[in-house]
Amino acid sequence: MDKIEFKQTFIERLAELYAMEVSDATPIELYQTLGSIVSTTYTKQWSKSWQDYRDTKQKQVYYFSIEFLPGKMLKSNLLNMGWLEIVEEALSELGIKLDDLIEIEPDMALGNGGLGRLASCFMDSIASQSLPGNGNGIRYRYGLFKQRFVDGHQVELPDEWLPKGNIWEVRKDSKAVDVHFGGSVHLEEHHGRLKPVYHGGYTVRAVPYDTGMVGYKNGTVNTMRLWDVAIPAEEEEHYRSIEDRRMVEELTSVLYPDDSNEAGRKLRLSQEYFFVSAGVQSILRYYKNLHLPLEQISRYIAIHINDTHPAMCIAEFMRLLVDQENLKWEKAWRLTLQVMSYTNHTIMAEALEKWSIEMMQDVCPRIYQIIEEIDRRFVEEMSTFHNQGLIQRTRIIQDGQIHMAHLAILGSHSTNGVAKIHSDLLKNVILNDFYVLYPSRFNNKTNGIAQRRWSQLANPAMTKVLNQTIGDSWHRTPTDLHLLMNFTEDDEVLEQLAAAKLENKKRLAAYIKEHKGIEVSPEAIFDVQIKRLHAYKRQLMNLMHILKLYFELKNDPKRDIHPRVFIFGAKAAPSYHYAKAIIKAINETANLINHDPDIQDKIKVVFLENYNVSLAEKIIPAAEVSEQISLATKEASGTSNMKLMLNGALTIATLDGANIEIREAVGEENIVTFGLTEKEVYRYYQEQNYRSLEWYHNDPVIQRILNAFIDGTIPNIVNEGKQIFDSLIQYHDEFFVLRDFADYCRAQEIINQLYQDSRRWNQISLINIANAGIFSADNTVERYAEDIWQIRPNPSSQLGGAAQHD
Ligand code: H53
Repeated sequence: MDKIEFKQTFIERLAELYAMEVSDATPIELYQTLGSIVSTTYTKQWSKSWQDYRDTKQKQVYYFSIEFLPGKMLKSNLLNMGWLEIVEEALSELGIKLDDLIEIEPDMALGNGGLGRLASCFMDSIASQSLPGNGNGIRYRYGLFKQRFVDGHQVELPDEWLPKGNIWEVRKDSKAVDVHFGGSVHLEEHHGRLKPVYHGGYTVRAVPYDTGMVGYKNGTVNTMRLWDVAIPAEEEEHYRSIEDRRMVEELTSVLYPDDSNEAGRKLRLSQEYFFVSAGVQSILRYYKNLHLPLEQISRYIAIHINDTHPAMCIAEFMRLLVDQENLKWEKAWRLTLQVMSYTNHTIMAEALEKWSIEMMQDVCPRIYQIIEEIDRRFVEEMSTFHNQGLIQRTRIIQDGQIHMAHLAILGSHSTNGVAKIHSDLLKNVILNDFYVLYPSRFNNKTNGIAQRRWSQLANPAMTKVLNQTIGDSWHRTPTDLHLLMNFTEDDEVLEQLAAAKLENKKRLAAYIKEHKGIEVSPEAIFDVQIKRLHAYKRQLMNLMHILKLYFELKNDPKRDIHPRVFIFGAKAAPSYHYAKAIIKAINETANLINHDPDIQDKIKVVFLENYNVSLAEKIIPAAEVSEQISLATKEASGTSNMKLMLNGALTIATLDGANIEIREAVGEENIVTFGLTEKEVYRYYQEQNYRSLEWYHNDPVIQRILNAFIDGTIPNIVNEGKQIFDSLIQYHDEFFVLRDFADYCRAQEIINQLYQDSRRWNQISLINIANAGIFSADNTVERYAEDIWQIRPNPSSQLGGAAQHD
């Protein structure tokens, strides 16, 4: 479509939808009009993609995830359709700013953080690589809460995103399936086989809402299917009371706001079974319509379990094969192993799901029976194994609890971690018992990011410089960013990149001014820590370093430091009081420092509210320092580290998660690392000889800083300050903040020094961009496709499956 054609279509569509002319229409009407043109256009390709998959019987993967975090989709759809520039210009000729329309779209926030965002980055890349793949999840009516600060405290407001209208989804009543909950089940003999007989319980209807996942300029449109709940018409009489109806509606009402922490609640387990059962049933129905033998299902279908939340896929698949399709257990089990694969995203004990037997019996009794049988057969099969202690430790059911990670590993052919160090820890430490039993199941797939969203969409200024310098092959082949390495000594390019960064910093400065009323200088270093608030991520250490600089400047206002703006974005789980105490402490410190005339604007602290995908798109292009400071071993991978690197920020990092691979990619001189290593952390665990109190007593700097939390230096944090102080002293500083602090300050001083040499700084920035290509999710999903899912690009996609240049 060219510009003239688009303008014509736009005017016509606006008239059709609203009987209006451009000059009369509100931004919402204009947004709806544009969205309607976009979606009706890709719908043709959408049908073609799934018809292709069906007609040529291509193997497809289904990515089951309890969270998806796509953010806004208008601009990325335009980009992927190859329309962005034309539409922007055409609208502007009609007197409409595309950015104003983009503002209208609600940020689709059906996820908490890294896990959900990764799922959405994968959806983009799977489609962009012409791979036959679908998402399967829950259509929450309320996404992740909106965060506001009131007197520096986090307050949570509901995220009502649907009333504003979601133009991308298509409800498909004809594809609904029923999901049964509760009651009891007993087995009865039927023609020589045991068959389950259900008593009581209740049935709900799962109704899918499909959203097109548009691939990058390749004609592929895949499906993200999110399930909503409804009461089946024929079951109406069972749901007479308001209570009963509410119970059903609650199923897809809210996303649990905990990241890497399991609530262990019945509703959560019900949500898990709901989207698992709906998804697996609809896959099997699709497969049966292909009229292929059931025994061959693993040649056509792969199911991926994203973290343990969808691990019941294994038992549900067994249920359908055995109870419904009358397959023998052994055969069904073999197929299940071939179909299923699992990604582990954390080693943190509190995130590894366990459910009590009673609760699972209560929610899905037949699934419990099947898990019990899987467990029984595992123990039986392993009865001659020499190490029976190991078998007891790897069982699914232990001490009245069902270990979902054990189910996921024992019931699938592949378990992967999300960065090299994380996968190694799984093999050698956390899941070592399983690795001993099934070494070939374990593998690594380092995370990746939706490259185009985090560069072309979020950072047009940088994109322009890159296109002018190295052409645009990197849009499709992100490792071509490496061509930039030819320009490390090219002053013009270095300066152009620096100018792009400055432009982005000015934009962010304006946003900060508008939303926080804080004046920040675009000449200052923009230092960014954006991620969920969690003790292991150590936002507290960042705050302590800020306090250190503050006290130094108070003592010696002439102290030579380059002005720095410390920018935070982070939500805390509503019940995570410690994380909320840290938010309050950062906000109060910000208030203190930002208003202290002695500081002369040398440091500013800005905590932006409601960190989400859209805000990330504003912050990341302006960032110069990327704070990746988790305690080594605790951050499985991290993905903001990759996004910030791609945008030319220098990483200050512990040797944790993907930071290690970032260091390998850019070289030691282009990243600043510090802190305990994995080995050192484990040595402390073994020898149990970390005494945080000693680090407090022996280091006057630490003392001064920690005292500030309890002596009134930081105002209005009587309770929070004490809680923080106690966590470090009385409760022994679980994440070694005091141990790593001095080394962190040393690293920060290196950054301060490096920034004085702007040429060197610009080189580092360029080298980071140039080496970010390997962290593209395009690359990551290709590895999943080849090694785990065994799926191939659709041969009849417009690219013929092969990577081509624009
Ligand atoms: O998953 C990210 C990792 C990150 C890890 C995160 C994560 C969640 O967001 C939620 C639950 C969970 O178990 C792990 O913390 O390190 O980058 C994607 O893999």
